[in-house]
Order: sequence, then C-alpha cells, then structure tokens
Amino acid sequence: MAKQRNTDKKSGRKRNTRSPHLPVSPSPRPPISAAAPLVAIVMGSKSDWDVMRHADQTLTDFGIAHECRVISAHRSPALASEFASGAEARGLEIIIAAAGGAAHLAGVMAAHTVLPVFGVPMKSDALNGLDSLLATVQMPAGIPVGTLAIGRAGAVNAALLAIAVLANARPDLRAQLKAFRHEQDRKIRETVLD
Ligand code: RP5
Repeated sequence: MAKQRNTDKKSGRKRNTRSPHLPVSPSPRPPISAAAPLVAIVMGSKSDWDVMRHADQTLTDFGIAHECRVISAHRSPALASEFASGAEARGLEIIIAAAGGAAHLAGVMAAHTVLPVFGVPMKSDALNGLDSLLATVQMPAGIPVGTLAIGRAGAVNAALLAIAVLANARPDLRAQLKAFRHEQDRKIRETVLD
C-alpha cells in the first residue's frame, strides 16, 4: 500500500490513515485506525471465512482496525477462553463471533468478557442455519449475545452494528455511518425498473 500523508494540508488536522478523507477526531477514545484492533472477528472454522469476509470488508471500508481469526469453542476450547478473557486488556471493544451447527462460540466469548459480543449464525448443511441461529440466540439471562441474521446479511450487519457502537464516542465515524445510510437511500430512490 502506498504511503499516505498523515496530516491534512488545509486544516492541519491529523488524517485517518486507513480512510484518508476522514480527519481523526480529537476524542479521548483511541482513534479509529489505531494499530491495535478495536474489533475482533472470530469464527469456528476456516469454512466460515467466505461469509465472514463480508464483515471484514465492511470494517475495512469504514477504516476500523480489526483482526480476524479462527477459534473454535469445541475444537480449541482453551484458546477460546484465553482469547475472550484477554480481549479487553488488548484494547478490543467488540467481538463478532460466527459459528455454525451447535454454535456456541459467541456464547463462550460472552461468558469470558463484558465486551459486547455479536453472534453471526452460519448456514449449515443439515438445517440451513436454523440450528446455528437457535444455538446463538438462545442465551440464558445474564450473558447476552446480540444475534444477527444467518449468513452474509448477518456478517455485514454485525460489522455495521459494531461500527454504530464505536460511533457513539467517535463523531467522525458517526458522520461516516450517516453518509453510508444516505448513500443507500439515494440508490433506492434512484432505482429504475425496466
Ligand atoms: C462450526 O462448525 C464452524 O463454525 C462451522 O460453521 C461448522 C463446520 O465446521 P467445519 O467442519 O467446516 O470445520 O464449528
């Protein structure tokens, strides 16, 4: 990637180096593009990546520092617990967890951290993702998981929801999110059917 100027020539304000058109807010919160990831996208298997890459892309489009990795609640339970327990200390603010079938990953993440956890149920071969949806959404009271739609829509919306949460304390990000909504609205209004 080409090196970009970190300061806006006109205003003299620091630039967001991942989204160069956005000035970095002088917010006490870490800047959106801090080297340390603000959002983690974890998934139970590499087979989930084709869907979860849409969450990755959405966060990238908004210039959010994030990390993506495979962690299984069943196949690597110690790693799952270790990752979630250490997430807050590493500066993460939100965890997006995707899993299919007996989809316990989001719940296990939530059990080990007070950070917001958003679950994305993966479409399964056996039950088309209904199993994943119910396993993710039916958390007992006390340990919340915000559950999104099955598959790609859930992956994109988990990222957008994470952005909405981060935007509460980051005015520039909120403006970016509003511009995104405005653009969607414009496209719908301008849609012409043959
Ligand atoms: C879950 O089991 C994963 O999240 C994935 O959706 C599903 C199937 O995993 P693989 O057998 O494809 O690795 O743990």
